[in-house]
Amino acid sequence: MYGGGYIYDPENKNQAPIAEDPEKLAEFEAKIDNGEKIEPSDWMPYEYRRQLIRMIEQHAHSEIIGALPEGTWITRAPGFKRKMALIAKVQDEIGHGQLLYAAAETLGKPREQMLNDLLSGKSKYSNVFNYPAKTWADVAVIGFLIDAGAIINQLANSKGSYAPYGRALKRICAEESFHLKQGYEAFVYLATGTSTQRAMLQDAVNRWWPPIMHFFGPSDKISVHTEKLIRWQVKMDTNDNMRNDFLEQYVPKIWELDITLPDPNLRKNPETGRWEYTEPDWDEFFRVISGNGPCNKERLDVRRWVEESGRWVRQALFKPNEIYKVPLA
Ligand code: BYC
Repeated sequence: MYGGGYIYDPENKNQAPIAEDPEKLAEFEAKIDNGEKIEPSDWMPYEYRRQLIRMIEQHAHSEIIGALPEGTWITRAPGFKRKMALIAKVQDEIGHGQLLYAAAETLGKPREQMLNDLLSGKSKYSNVFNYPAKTWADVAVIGFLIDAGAIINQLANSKGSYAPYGRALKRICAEESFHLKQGYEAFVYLATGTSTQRAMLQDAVNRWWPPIMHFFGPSDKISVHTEKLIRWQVKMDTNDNMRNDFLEQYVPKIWELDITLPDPNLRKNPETGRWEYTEPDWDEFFRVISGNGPCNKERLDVRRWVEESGRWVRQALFKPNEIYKVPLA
């Protein structure tokens, strides 16, 4: 039983919206309009809880799955210093996952269920981690540009209405800013290196650009959740505005290194002050986030192996009836 006296049923995604008590709803919305924060024990509408679980859970999954493409480069990182930095970064990402799962748990969904939903494909994770990291330059691009995109989103949303998510995001952003610095340093190193290093970086940028444009979510015209989430201050800006902020801050940094971007229409409109670009391929985006990207299967197979091979640890820590069952492939 949770705030408002409703039985929370996270399994039932299609449950008809509950008719909320209009007085309580108005009080809740006034609180949000006043900039007050919502704590787990406060009353909240069912839909607010459901949306937060969806978003925080997806974010947590993105962190632990996001550790995989870079993780494969730990053994091959060029030099001891880069290897140490990458180990620390990958470890941080897993830590971010822990913080976020804990924040989602405050809303009533058990972590075991979240992990089972990830493995069964029921719950999504960020599109970008369904692409392979083919060369060392991919690690530089992820560390620089994907972490930069993540910071834009997370800094904004850390001021959002749900206090446990905001607190987790503040801690995550502090660490992400180190990741961004190491990614940028690796990026600049390759961009100012030999012609082979520059070509490797250019190839990585060309391959990652479309997924990075997708990263901020579908265009505002087709985004389903934005309006409601902005009203409740869960999302603090729209997908297109976040994408625009990213372009504003990072395209000049890429261009000043004489690295090109694979979009002939990319430019800042001097009259509107906004960036223009070729509309990303949203069919490709929806294909990838629905489990049909180049690495979806590989990513979930690794997670499944991790869950299976760590079962003995959980058995040692918990009572037998507390062990959760991970669905096998
Ligand atoms: N990937 O109505 P919309 C990291 C889905 S990890 C996959 O606009 P919303 C890092 C969306 O869920 C940081 N799916 O959605 C880690 C919805 O589907 P459902 C990752 C996406 O929620 C390791 C549908 O599309 N950051 O930085 O209003 C190493 C319609 O979209 C994506 C976060 O998770 C996507 N990119 O807005 C390095 C931030 N975009 O659920 C780095 C938290 C959309 O209805 N999340 N979808 O089936 C958010 O801020 C928001 O969820 C989004 C999307 C802005 C991403």
